[in-house]
Amino acid sequence: MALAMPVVWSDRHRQHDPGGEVWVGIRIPGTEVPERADRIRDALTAAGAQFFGAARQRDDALLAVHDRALVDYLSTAWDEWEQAGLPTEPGQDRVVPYVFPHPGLGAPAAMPAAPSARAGYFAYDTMTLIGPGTWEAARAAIDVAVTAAQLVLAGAPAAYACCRPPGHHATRTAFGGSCYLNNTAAAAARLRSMGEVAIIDIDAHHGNGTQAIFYDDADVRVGSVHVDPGAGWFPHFVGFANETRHGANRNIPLAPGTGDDGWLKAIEDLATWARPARALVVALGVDAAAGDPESPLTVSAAGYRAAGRILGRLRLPTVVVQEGGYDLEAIGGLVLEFLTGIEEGAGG
Ligand code: SP5
Ligand code: ZN
Repeated sequence: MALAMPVVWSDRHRQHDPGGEVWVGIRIPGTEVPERADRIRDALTAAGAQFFGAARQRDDALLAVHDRALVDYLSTAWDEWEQAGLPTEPGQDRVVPYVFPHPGLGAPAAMPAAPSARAGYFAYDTMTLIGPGTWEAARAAIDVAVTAAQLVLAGAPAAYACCRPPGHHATRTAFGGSCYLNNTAAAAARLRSMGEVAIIDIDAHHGNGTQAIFYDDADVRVGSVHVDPGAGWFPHFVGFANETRHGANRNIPLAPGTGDDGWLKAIEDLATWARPARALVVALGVDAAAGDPESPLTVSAAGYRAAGRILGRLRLPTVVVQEGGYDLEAIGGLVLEFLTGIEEGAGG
């Protein structure tokens, strides 16, 4: 049977080609590439899914979850980098930060004047590069996620936002982890008129940006299952089980190597915990799959199907927002398994 839920899409994702990432000071090929979204689109097209173009959203869709200073910076970062001549001298063709307002500086950080330093005011890592089309693509990804939320507000039982770049590592004030604007958070903010919203993040990495955005917000509960940052994995500094904010935040870190059994048990726990909510946003990373180059979890395609069934059984109005997943041969099939599972769980 064809996938029933609407799939929201924008071609503008292609304008973002990060051109690699700077890791331990070295520019290496990145895995968050334009082909990712196209691979997912192809798998869903083959499954008979219906695609809808994203509707342009007003700036309030972003400003619900991000400070204006971050939005203003991202929208002009490439232009100011280029105007400063940095692509020719020293020859850096992407915005790459080099110095950061570390708390150890011991005084409140001022906004730096130099474009090279301004990058580090807003970025928290060196891996999340900005090029000429990054802003347009990140802005379009918000349009995709919020359009999916609008479809659910209008009565669709579920909708899938096929967006990139991903978003769950972007906080209210800072970007990183291949993420610029938090698409999942923007979708959740749009659903608030339905009542309490639950976000369940099943990307292999902790959704630190989403957690931070809603940390003081009693109406949005945020749960995440991910590889244990304490075992050496991104985002390293946060994502631990003791970050609970009196029960409205729930982190379930898993040991590297964890497969279907441990991962699905965690998702069952998150689903039970989410039940009082009136709407659900799933941050769908398919990088927990065995074989993904960015994570040591070993979930199977059947595991993604089962995860969809567990969350579909909640029968909450549901927006699924694409996050990570980097094994180009596998990601389309994994997304299809999960979305099919959602429909099976909701229908059965
Ligand atoms: C959205 C999402 O899944 N973001 C994941 C970002 C994790 N990136 C961490 C990269 C850590 C360094 N990788 C270097 C690989 C060298 N083989
Ligand atoms: Zn991830």
